[in-house]
Amino acid sequence: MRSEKFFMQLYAVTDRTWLRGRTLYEQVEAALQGGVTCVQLREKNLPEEEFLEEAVSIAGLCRRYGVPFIVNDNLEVAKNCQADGVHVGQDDMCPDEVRKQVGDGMIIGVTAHTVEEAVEAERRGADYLGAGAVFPTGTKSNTIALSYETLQEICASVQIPVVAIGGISQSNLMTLAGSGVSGVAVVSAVFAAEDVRAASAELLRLSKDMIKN
Ligand code: 3NM
Repeated sequence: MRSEKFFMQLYAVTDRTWLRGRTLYEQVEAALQGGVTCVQLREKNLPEEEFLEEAVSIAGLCRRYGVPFIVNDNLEVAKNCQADGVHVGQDDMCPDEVRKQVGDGMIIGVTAHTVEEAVEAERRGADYLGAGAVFPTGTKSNTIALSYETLQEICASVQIPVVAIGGISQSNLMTLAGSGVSGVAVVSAVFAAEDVRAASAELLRLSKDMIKN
C-alpha cells in the first residue's frame, strides 16, 4: 500500500451543478483552502478538449496545494494532464487494463458496491476503493444502496483503503465511525455549499474524528 490512506480523509469530487457564477477552478481552490485531501475531476458532459484544458489547470492548482488530483473515467485526459490518478466505475475498464495503459506511477481507484467487486478490484491492482452509496443521494442517479454492514465487510475484506461515497453530509458523516473506512468522498456537501471553504474545513474536522473511532 502506498500513501493513499492518508489522502482519503476528505475526497472532493467535482460537479458543475452549483457554480452560481463562480468557476469550477474557484470552487476547487476554495475546497483546497478548506483542507480537502484529494480532488477528483468528474465531468460527464464536457467535450474532450475542454475537459483536458480544465484538467490541466485544476491539476496545476492541486499540485500547488500538494493535494492528489484524480480524473474520473477518462484515461487519455488523466495521462495528458499528468494526473496523480484515475478513477473507474464497475462499467468502465478493469484496473489491470487501466494499469497497462497508464503505467505504474498512477493511482487507480475503483468503485465497488459489493464485497466480491471489492476483492476483485484489489486483486486486479486497484490502489483504493470508493464504496457507495452509503446514503441516498440526489447527485447521481441509479446508485445502489450500500448498508453499513456491507461497508464494514468491504473494508475488512481488502488491504487497500476504502472511501465511502453517496449522500454524505456534516449531519450523517459520524455514523460511518467504526466501519473501517479511510475517509469520505463528497460532492454536494462541498460543492453545493454557500461557503465551500468553510464546509470543507468542517467536513475534514468531522472525518478525522470519524476515522479515529
Ligand atoms: N458515486 P453526493 S454516489 C459520484 O454510489 C457518486 O458510487 C456514487 O454525491 C456511488 O456526495 C455519487 O452529493 C454521488 O451525494 C455522490
